[in-house]
Amino acid sequence: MRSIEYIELADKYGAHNYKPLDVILTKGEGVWVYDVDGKKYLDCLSSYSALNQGHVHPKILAALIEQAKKLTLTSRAFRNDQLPLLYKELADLSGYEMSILMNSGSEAVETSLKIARKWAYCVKNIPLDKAEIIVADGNFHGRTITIISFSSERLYKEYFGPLTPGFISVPYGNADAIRRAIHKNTAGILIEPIQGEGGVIIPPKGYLQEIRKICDEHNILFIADEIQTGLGRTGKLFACDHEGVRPDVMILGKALSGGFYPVSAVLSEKSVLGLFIPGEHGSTFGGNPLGVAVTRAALRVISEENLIENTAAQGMYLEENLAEIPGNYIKEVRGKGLLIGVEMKPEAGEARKYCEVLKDRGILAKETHETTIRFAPPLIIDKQTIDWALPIIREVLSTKP
Ligand code: IF1
Repeated sequence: MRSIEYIELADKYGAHNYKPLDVILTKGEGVWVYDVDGKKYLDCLSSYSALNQGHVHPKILAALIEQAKKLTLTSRAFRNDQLPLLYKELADLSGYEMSILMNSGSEAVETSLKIARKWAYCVKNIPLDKAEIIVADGNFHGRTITIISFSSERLYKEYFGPLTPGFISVPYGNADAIRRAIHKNTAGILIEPIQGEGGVIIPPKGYLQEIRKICDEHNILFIADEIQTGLGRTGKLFACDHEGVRPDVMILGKALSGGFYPVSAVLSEKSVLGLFIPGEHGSTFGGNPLGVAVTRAALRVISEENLIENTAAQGMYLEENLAEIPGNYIKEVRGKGLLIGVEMKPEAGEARKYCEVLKDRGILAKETHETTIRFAPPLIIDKQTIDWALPIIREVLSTKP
């Protein structure tokens, strides 16, 4: 089939909840992807940081195949020989006593909200159904009705009411705004250490430390959504590590399973996650042996291939070079590790148009909020590949499409 035929089928039979670039991918390998016409592209999105380990990593693939031949799903009515090992490996990796395995990132965020509310009622003695959670303007935590209830993006919530109460949104990056929003029924603060979809918004230095202090002072749970920023993406294991801050609840997803299988997790101490009683929460696939085996391999790859160190080095190199692009269309380059956003000036026109030209030149990137182009390649990228991409990016971002 030709590209246009794939597009026509999708347009005719699929819901139009996305406006993808018209590139039909059929193969992925490392940092490269290939379309149905055999054209090769550098993936600078990594499926929104779900592919930190690169496309079709052989070690994760091998783990998937080996487990798939043995046992894929048991339900949680029974135990399996993979999950206990992952629990221990996550505890050793993160230092948190406990974890609960879910599937999508949204599910993990919902799980963290549920346990934060239960902690509020059972530990902090907040009156039942009165718990409130502070979130940040410009947040992105997923697409369920509760999560979009506290989104500041009209597009995500306008036609999906009635919305879930119990959330208050404050300006991102402003610790005083958090202090002003706290009251006796505040249970927790849910925050992205860096706002990905918000446009790679990096908060002022010390913001996370301030949140830690506020939570300690007011006995509030610090809930960090590291679904996009975690597992090496910013050049540390967790983005919170840049400020030496340890949230009470850590939410992971995406690269947790190396892009092979939806797996997410909530990590915390026993004083929080230990509050779940049998039957209170769960899911059909959460903690299944196939997803767990894939996750164990995906985590091994991050440490065995020193992806965190590589991210710090390559991220600095890429960001420095992007920041030096001449011409008057770039407003700002923001980044941490290999999570980089290039914000275009209003007069440059829509960021989408630059993404379309980049695609024609063999680089796949995605705009966010009309003005910012995100560059987030897999963490396995090397300097040679960055040197191949830079002249193309430099030329495209200096020329109005
Ligand atoms: C889409 C955005 C990114 C996330 C953070 C939770 C979730 C996500 C920080 C939910 C998911 C994905 C969702 C996907 C596109 C992408 C995205 F553009 F939507 F906003 F990355 F920025 N917390 N982000 O980034 O995890 O349930 O999707 O597994 O919905 O279009 P999920």
